[in-house]
Amino acid sequence: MSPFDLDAYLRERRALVDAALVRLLPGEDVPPPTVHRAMRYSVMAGGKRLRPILVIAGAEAVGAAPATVMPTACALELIHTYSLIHDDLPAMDDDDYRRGRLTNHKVFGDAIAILAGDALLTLAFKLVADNAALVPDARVICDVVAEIADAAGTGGMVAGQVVDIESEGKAVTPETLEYIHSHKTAALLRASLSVGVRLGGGDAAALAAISDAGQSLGVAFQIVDDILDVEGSLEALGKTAGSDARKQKATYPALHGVDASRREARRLIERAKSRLAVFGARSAPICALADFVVERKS
Ligand code: GRG
Repeated sequence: MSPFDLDAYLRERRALVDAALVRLLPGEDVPPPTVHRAMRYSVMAGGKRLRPILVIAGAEAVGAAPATVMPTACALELIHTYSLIHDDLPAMDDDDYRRGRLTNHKVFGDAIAILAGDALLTLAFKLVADNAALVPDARVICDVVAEIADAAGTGGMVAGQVVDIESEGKAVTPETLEYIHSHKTAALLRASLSVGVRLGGGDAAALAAISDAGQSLGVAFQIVDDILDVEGSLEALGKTAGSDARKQKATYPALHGVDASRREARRLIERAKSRLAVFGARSAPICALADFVVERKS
């Protein structure tokens, strides 16, 4: 069997996602233009598009086509981008660079950056509703809405962000660090895979396997993100490196060291891949993405 060509897969899926995002975001001239410009500024700044690609890969794992899940794939990218815009604000991480350009509030001001984030989060749920035109089972769409809301809200990303902020400058236990990683980052990555499988028509066994794999992959992703913040650069990352240490953030390398962190990320990725066996050959893209998560340099 020829090895899976991840570069080609990512290139093709990214192009599909980018084209859909251009189409689905309000035009820059639509009133009020400022907020629509701010939304496009951060969404179209690039980024790996990992979450929408995971939605697509989840759907493909159960035999569905990318087009079937595209509105929801874009919704996950909008939620992710909103979280980055708000996380970069002076009241949170106060960062100047993101995705290789000035952060949203540096260009548009704090008020518009907050509103652009709010608007992206709101639009995301409209896109999931719009997915009903492609997957006409109302029960599935309701489950997808609920799962994304849980993963993005105080059952997931917001909860992780709260504990992360409250832990700054404090010695945290491994359990607290695990809580932060699994809520702040893993929840949305896990949900991305899971809603792809849901919309693609996966059964309960498929959902259990993808959720488990997504959780491991999500925590591994954040551990690698922590390592990159120690070892990366502004050029490679598109954001300022070393900021975790400066802000005395709770990170995996700070608690366990870089070598143990890398070993744990690899262990989690192997665990994720073993859970994907139920999807047979159709899991090849997710397995390759899992390897990419630990090998990535940005
Ligand atoms: C609820 C306001 C609010 C914030 C949520 C997600 C988050 C908390 C903050 C963003 C900062 C951060 C380091 C989050 C962890 C997740 C993460 C590593 C985000 C970066 O994701 P990538 O690498 O980014 O996929 P690109 O730009 O490639 O999409």
